[in-house]
Amino acid sequence: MTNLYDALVIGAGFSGLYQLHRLRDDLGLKAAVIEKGAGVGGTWYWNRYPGARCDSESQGYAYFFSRQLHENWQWSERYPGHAEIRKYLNYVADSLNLRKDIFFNKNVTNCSFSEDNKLWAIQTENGDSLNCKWLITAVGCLSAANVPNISGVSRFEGHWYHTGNWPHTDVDFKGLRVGQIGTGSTGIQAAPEIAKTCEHLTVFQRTPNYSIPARNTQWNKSYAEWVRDHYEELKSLVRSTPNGHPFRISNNLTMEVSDEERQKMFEAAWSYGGLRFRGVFQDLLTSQTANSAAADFIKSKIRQIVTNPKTADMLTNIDHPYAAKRPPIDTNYFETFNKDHVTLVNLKADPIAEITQNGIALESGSHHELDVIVFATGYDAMTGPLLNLNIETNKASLKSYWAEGPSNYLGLAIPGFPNLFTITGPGSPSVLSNMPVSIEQHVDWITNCIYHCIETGCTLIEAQEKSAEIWTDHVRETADATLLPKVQHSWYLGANIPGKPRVFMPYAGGLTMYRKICDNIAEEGYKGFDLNSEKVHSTSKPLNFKSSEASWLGV
Ligand code: N01
Repeated sequence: MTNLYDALVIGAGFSGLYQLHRLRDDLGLKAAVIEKGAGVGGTWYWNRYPGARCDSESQGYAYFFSRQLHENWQWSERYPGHAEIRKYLNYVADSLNLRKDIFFNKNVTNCSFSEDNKLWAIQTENGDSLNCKWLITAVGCLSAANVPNISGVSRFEGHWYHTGNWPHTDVDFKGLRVGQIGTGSTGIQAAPEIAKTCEHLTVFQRTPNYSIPARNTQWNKSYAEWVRDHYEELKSLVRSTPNGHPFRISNNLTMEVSDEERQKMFEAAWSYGGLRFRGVFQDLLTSQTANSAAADFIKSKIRQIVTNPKTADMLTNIDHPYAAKRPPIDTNYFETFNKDHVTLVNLKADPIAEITQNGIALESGSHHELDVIVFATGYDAMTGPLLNLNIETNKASLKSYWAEGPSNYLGLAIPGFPNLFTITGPGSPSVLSNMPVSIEQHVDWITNCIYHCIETGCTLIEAQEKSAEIWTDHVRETADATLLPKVQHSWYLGANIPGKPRVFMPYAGGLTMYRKICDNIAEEGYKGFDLNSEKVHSTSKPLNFKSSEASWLGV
């Protein structure tokens, strides 16, 4: 490895691939990607569990920066499966000749900025050391798997897997008794698939969840052609919706239509399926009354599907507003509990005591014998992947700077850490939006910012402390205007990781508002940043955001 670069990017998923292309091919920089896995894909390189599929619809789950890439690719289903997403990202990497500038199998263990030479030094687990002027993290929001610290796991004599770190060979459940812990978006996708082949499936549920049928289908030829031929239309649609998805949010308010009309609209959205259900009314996440109407509708649907009343009770005893935790979509999740070989265990009533040699013991003393345990237990989201990089300068470490929770400017830059950009960092719309659309916006903004620095002779750019304070307050206020922070046990707040500070992390003001704010800041000479430039010296005051300017919630 040659070790001095203009720019290094960590991670070869959607973000890292596009960032490499922009820096190398548009700015002409000497740039490279460092990737932990053996191939491209990022989060999708690791997520290969049964049923792993994106909840965003395929026609919007792609890059839109290149008409050619768009026209030469065709998805096969309404929602892309994990293998097809990897195929897509390999297609992009090959089309843009990116692979030659990606270092695979290199796990970054430390990133330190030296005040002396104004360079970042990147260390990898296998002893490589690289230096760069600009460092961009493209490590994803949901890439640090959370295996809960349940006593006894090391004693378990069967196999256990975390969904986010799934083996690259098929896992055969035939004839096996499988226990699945977790009923978030992942668990809801995995359970029906595991149940297809295993001898017995026990789902250990701590918090029941809402879910809307995905209604996945194969694309037919005419739809595929329509998508191919409507590049501009799709591009402008995903870039103008507050959540980056390829559909508009209704202007209707839930309680302003008659009861009959409301029921009809929920029914239609349920039949259509997918994340669009959230867009059937504008106020589902800002009005408790509106939300309760949606929640009651979904619970009634679950009761219609699940035949055993006790199981239906367990599945509908939901303690949070609809979509205040990330709302899953499913293929036959609730139907799975009608199968004789599937059991639901309510951990709220009877928590896990320990994992034994051959199963899971509950506090009541009951014991479930298992051959396999699947942890669908989520991630140390948003901050975890960044903190794992051990980012530091001569003066501070990111771990200490974020000890009370993440604070940054626009989710993109952190005071005290110059020339560092975080794609889809905490404080950005990211996980509340359709990721590739958010990622393109971030990568374009970062690329323009680096270009601006090069053009103006700026050698160091750093977010001001005051800007980060204002942005972090704005992120909190925007979330507080919604029902999202009402769920105390959500990963949006970091509540799933013991000891993690409880701070609502994603930006809930919507992607369109966020894009406008970022554009304004750039147009005003990167307001809120300190630029150490030979030609320009800018320490202008940051914008003063008001929550009311960004009150729409896009998820
Ligand atoms: O993780 P989660 P996930 N004992 O944290 C339970 C994205 N995603 O992997 O709710 C028992 O949501 C936990 O219980 P509780 C999407 O953004 C995207 O499912 O904390 N149970 C919960 O049920 C999603 O939100 C797609 O009480 C324990 C589950 O494990 C994010 O990934 C597809 C436990 C964890 O749910 C994460 O989803 C799939 C314990 N000790 C996922 N610890 C796409 O479409 C945790 N749990 C792109």
